Amino acid sequence: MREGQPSTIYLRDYTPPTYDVLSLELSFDLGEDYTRVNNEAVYQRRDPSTTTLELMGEQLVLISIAINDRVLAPHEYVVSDTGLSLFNFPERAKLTIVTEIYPQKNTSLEGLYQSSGNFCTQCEAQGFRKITYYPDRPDVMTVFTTRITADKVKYPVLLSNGNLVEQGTLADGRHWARWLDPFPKPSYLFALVAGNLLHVEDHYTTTSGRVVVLRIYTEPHNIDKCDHAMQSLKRAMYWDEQRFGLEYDLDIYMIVAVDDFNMGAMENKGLNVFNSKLVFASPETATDFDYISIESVIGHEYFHNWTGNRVTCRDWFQLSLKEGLTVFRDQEFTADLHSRPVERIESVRTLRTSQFAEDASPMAHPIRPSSYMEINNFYTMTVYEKGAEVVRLYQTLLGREGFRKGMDLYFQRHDGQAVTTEDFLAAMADANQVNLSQLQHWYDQAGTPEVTVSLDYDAATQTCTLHLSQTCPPTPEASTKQAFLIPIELGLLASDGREIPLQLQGSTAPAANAMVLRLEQAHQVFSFNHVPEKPVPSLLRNFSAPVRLHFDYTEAELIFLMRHDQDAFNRWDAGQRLAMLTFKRLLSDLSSDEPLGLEHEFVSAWQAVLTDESLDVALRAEALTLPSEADIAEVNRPADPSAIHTVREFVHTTLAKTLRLDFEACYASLQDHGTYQIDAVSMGRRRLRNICLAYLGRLRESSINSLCVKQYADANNMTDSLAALSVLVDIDCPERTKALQHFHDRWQNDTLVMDKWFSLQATSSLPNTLEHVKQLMQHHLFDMRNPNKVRALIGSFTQRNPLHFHAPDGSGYQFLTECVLELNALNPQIASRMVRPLMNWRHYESKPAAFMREQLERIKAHEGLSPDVFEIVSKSLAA
Ligand code: B3K
Ligand code: ZN
Repeated sequence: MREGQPSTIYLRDYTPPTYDVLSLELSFDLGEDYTRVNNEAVYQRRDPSTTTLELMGEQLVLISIAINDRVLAPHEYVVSDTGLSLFNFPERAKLTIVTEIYPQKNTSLEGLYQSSGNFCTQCEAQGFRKITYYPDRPDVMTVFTTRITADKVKYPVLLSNGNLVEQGTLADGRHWARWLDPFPKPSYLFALVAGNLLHVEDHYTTTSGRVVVLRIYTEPHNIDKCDHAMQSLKRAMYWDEQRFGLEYDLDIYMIVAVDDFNMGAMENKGLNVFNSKLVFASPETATDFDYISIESVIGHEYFHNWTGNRVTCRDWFQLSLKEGLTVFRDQEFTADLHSRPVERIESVRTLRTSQFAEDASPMAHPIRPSSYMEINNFYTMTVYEKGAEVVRLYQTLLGREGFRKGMDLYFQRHDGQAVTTEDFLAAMADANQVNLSQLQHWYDQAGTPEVTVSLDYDAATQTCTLHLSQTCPPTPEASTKQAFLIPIELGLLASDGREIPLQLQGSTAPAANAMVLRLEQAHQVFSFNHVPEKPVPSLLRNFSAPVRLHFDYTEAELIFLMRHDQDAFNRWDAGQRLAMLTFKRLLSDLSSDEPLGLEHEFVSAWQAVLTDESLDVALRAEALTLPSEADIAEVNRPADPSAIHTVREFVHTTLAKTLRLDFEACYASLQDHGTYQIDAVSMGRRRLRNICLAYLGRLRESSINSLCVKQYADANNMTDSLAALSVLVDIDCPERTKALQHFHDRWQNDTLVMDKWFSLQATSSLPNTLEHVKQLMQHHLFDMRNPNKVRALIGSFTQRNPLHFHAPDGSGYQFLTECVLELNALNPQIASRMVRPLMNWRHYESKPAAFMREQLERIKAHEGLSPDVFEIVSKSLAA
């Protein structure tokens, strides 16, 4: 760990590399005490003004250095904690560097490390420098050759990027393999795996007729759970050919599943490494959510082969160039394969809950940040999810065809290059011969824009006028903002629910029922002719831009939109707005000691959704899901977490009591028999049925507890058993204890399923949950070094249990601090993820805010704090 304050890196300081790497031969001798890395690279000067070659390297033991086979004396180079400088380096020369590293001791899970006794790597963003000295930056690309030598019995499988070109056995019980990746790549896409692994194999024939071998490698006991991942991969390959004309380019595509992984997965060229959580699935062990996540992440990593690998980033400030675009692609993949509106609702829910909060936090940053201390801290909801929304803006403005033209030009121009977000914008604009320069502000300005709309209607002239204005709150990088280009998709609804044809004043376009307005200035007015009555506007349909939209809807108008809007997203959103209005009112009643009550209209709107069997089941399930406590907190600042919990429980319980018969009937009608299916309808039915069960659970009646027990016992799939258990986990009853014990005993040998067991208990609303979480940390299956366990137990408590995390005595915050400090020494990336719930302390009432701040101060004062955690806490505390 570096001591002292980490420095800030600025985009404006970017300079191109001074040397190119013409070729690279890596050779690994994997051992039990140490691993020896031999790195032989040919460097060619690119910048005539320098003769210094700077290589990055961290935590390496240097054994020898030679230029053109001449071993250097120590005075010929300078080694520091962060790298190696060579002066008077020739214009072109072979540089051979031998280093030693200690993968078995590497708990940061970055660089080369071991998981369950197998070797694997994680290099993005800057892990390669923990393997060898190298220009570890994405704009240095070369062809990699990798030779791996290891014990044949312990590590029978030896993998790296590209194609296997040679292998052999050595006399001492060791063996070796040599891999060659013909596609030049940056070091962050390098991967090596060595272990005792089995694989499943399949094939895919590309449109142009090439046969690709597909393999998924796992530890032997999980080999039977790879089928869904394999099918997902084939679907992704087909989809990318159909939708974007993109084919795979190597002869083999390998995925390796490992249990210890800092995030979801990694797109290393030809050799993806995955968190096992995103590979293994069987109906008994994985939920519907897991099935969909696996498919989407398998797709995401596969799609990176073009958006990320073939065309990569010039520097890490451009991260959203590959991540925003690839998330957009995986969202479209899911939407095309399953339900488009459900996909949209789920993505927007995540964006609003997590990204909007980040954009309102001291860590707010543009999707293309202009500075960072630790790049690993910028793999954020903003770069990924908001980045995807910004890519979606192009498609909304240009249409699908125009967007495809832009993508084609982007690949035509930049295949094999390391480029910037400006290059992407230029390709989109040039391919469509339009000026999109105003979109640049989305890359450079942080904060969630607020769009306020009001409507005037003039009956005499049958004119409807919309007044739109935009503002954006100040964020750390800028206090005043330039106007964004915001596409607003809309429709106007007549009182019978039908769409009024839109005839925009000053436009010659034929009237259409829906259109996209371009809000480009701070204030703009749009008038529509031939509007026969005062309409109800349906605004920001399909969530056409990542903004907060304000319109002064009455409750009656929202109920009308819930029923009539042709846009499925806005039907759902109207319900969410209605719920938010209700929560706001209840919070104010609670604070003035008024009795809480729900309006009849609200209840019947919910009832209408619940009982209308003509509606799509999955959309009914979405509509019946109340905004989370975190969502309510974000729009009711300064937030009082316990009041928010009270009102949300009140609404949940009142709906359960009032609509009990409907919930029971709906629950009964959705019982599925037969084998488990993961099509949209089956998943929607389970979802809706389990939502009914969750509402019924609020009744706190023993008959409902028995119903949960019955569902738990009868279920032939994890979705249903977990749903039943998650209702019981909030109820203090003997059935709860018994079911949790049963689950434990049944699944104790399945580490991924046990994550669910830890997570469930951490989210319980029962008293003493924190004490229980602390006890669970002593459970023999819990391990602070395993990120999945940390996320399941500690992460679930701090991020999904606001009631207890925000306990009035500050105990939740204190607990988090202790965990963060322990993790800081083991795995800084995970520590820095875990500390984030404290970041928005200013959004809470003064008492919790003071407690949270105190803990941030305590962490900041800790000796040996990693740059990762330091960046988050220091920015959180800055004025
Ligand atoms: N590109 C990786 C993330 C790497 C994170 C490094 N801290 C996974 C993905 O987005 O596909
Ligand atoms: Zn990605």
